[in-house]
Amino acid sequence: MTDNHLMWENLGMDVKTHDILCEVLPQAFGDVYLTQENRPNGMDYFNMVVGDIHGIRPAELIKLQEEEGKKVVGTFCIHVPDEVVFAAGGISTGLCSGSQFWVPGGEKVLPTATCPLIKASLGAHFDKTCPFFRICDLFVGETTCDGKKKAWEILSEDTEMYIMDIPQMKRPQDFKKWEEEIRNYIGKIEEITGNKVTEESLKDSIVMLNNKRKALQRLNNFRKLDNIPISGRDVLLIHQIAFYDDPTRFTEMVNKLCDELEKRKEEKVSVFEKGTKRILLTGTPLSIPNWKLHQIIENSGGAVVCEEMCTGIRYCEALVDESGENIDEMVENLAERYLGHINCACFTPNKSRIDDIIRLAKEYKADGVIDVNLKFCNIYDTEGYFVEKAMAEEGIPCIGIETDYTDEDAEQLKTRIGAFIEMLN
Ligand code: BJ8
Repeated sequence: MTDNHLMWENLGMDVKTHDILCEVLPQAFGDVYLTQENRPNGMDYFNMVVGDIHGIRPAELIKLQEEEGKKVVGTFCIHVPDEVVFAAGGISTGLCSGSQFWVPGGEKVLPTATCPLIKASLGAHFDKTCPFFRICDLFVGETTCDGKKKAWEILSEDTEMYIMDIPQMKRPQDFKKWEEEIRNYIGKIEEITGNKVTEESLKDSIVMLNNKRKALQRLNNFRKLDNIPISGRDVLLIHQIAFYDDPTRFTEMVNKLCDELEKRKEEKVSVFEKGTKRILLTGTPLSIPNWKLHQIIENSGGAVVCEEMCTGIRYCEALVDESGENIDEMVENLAERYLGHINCACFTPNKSRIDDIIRLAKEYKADGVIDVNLKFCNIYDTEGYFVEKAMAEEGIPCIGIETDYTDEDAEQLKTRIGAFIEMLN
């Protein structure tokens, strides 16, 4: 790993505290990932990216800012259309929110009864222990859940924030409103970058990001096989990296890995033993470096075959219609994809999510479903009622679990998940 200390100092980070994170992450990654047998060689690239996640990509972003005058826009939700930023010559990136390391910092400014994802985001920002938060020229929030809405007000005390007001229903007038929000967002991004979003640049970015989604979906399709050539935790890692990496390079590396998996498919190679139980996860996102559940499931005789989550299928399954000829049509197509095809629990009603879970459980031949809720996420917790009811009606075994970023519940989860998988036998 290169020494990034000078870069972190120049970013005004609390380097001493950040060093503690740098010490524990490689150990955690090694325990979860490097202990696996028969991993595809194509995982080497993703190992490298995560091994220096606060070094390689931040250095690239700073270089692009300094040498090409590019602007970096940080986002927190998959409802925010990345296409707009790339079409204006900027770079869109996800922001760190998956580690307990940042939670106490978040609790300094937020109520304890706030979900860990929000607390970690604000902790990473205010404690100055994440380079991505230091690099961004603009943060873009959204009005999805109450916790986030209030958190943006606190975050905006010392940084510029732009908020997209997402409708909470999916009626025709809601699509019109979301189109208007996307148009306003284009205006804001043009102002920040100093570049116009043109028909050509928007079309190009739609195609570029669709290619990224297609590569991820190609990867997910291997998990439908009886012989699964890649572990669930490896696919989760790739989904997590998707939020940070350069999209074109990322697509290339995912497709390269898929070429290797194609050979494994022909040779009927599986990384799991015969009879391993196939698990579909649904619920709140698992941001990097939250690998806890995958590790527990896959060390307890299960294989995670699909994530009906924003760090999973919800991120990549639906494409933007590429047939738009002018900005208006393209905005309409973006609105259709980013409102119509993301079934977050912030919507009412949200039956499409339940239909998705049933469909995906069948497509990925899941033996059981685990409904995951991050502590204090009220909307997903409440929607768990419909998830469990629908699974019972479909005859698909299902358990609901609530967790956070600490390891305090690890033993209890191992017992519960172990018993669930045992029951599937
Ligand atoms: S589209 S899931 S990324 S909002 S877990 S912060 S909902 S209290 S992250 Fe999300 Fe967009 Fe929806 Fe996906 Fe609130 Fe719940 Fe926390 Fe959440």
